[in-house]
Amino acid sequence: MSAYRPPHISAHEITPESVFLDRRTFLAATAGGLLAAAGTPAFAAPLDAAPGRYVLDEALTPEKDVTGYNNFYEFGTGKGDPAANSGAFEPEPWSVAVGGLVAKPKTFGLEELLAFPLEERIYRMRCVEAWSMVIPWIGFPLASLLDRVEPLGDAKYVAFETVVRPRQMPGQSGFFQPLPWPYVEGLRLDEARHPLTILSVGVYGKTLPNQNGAPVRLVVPWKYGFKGIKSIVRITLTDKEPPSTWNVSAPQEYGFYANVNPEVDHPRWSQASENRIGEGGFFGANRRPTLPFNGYGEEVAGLYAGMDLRVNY
Ligand SMILES: Nc1nc2c(c(=O)[nH]1)N[C@H]1C(S)=C(S)[C@@H](COP(=O)(O)O)O[C@H]1N2
Ligand SMILES: [Mo]
Repeated sequence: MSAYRPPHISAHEITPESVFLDRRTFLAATAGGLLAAAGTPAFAAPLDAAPGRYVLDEALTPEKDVTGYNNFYEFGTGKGDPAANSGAFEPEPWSVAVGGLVAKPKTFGLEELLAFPLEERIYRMRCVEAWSMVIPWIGFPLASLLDRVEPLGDAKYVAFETVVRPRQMPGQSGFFQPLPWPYVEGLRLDEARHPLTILSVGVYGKTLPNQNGAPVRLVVPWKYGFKGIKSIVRITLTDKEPPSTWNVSAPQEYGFYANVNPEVDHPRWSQASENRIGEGGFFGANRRPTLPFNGYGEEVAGLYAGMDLRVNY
């Protein structure tokens, strides 16, 4: 695997996997390691201000599945393609240009992103294809980054864009182009500012492997996985609903909101249940019911008060 790692962090400085397997432990040491790698002090205390909030009473999906069973069409459409085909991708140096309707547009270098206070967040991820995982991300609230650029009063949405690098991303250069590039996504500003919404820079105690969206990707745990745009190079505040790649490609199948909703079936399959990867066959006994808002309804349902989510799917 070609996990990017800041040049002066060596493998032995990474928090042992056993720490991650204790899902009630906050990984101060891990994120501290990343911060140290970025030249800032490591945290001595647990990172999360509200211990217990971002853990789950569900087994973590094995790391080999989190980093081996992926959707990242820039590297191919097969689940193993992103891991197999992303070895030449260079996630460093990297920068993310943040602009649009903001008072202080700014381009953040990777070191600046790693210098935000990092937290571990163990989140469910539910792909629209009806499989799911439980993933220990490392990252920071998107709101922290948005605060730094000071969104203007007329900013209502946030648009995101993935890098375009046909020479390093075989899915962008082959004869068959599965999607229009760049991959783009968007959130309403209040969704983007919600405390559950993070920019992730690591998973399982390591910086993000290329196949998971190195060096920085979005994670919005109450939405279908395709909202979690990878390898972000641009973030733009706007007053109009931004395009979303899957919505543009197949609007009758994928909405802009894409909130996980067991009551709204995909036109070609049911969304009522899901297969938890690593726990057995797709059609086996291990399917579990899909939860409204992927189990995060208590925190996020209020964002959609008055909206008909069967229409605004
Ligand atoms: N740029 C880009 N981002 C993307 C995708 C993609 O093809 N390209 N796939 C999406 C889909 S469909 C899912 S389910 C998640 C998968 O994230 P993971 O491979 O880290 O589990 O990434 C999302 N982000
Ligand atoms: Mo997905």
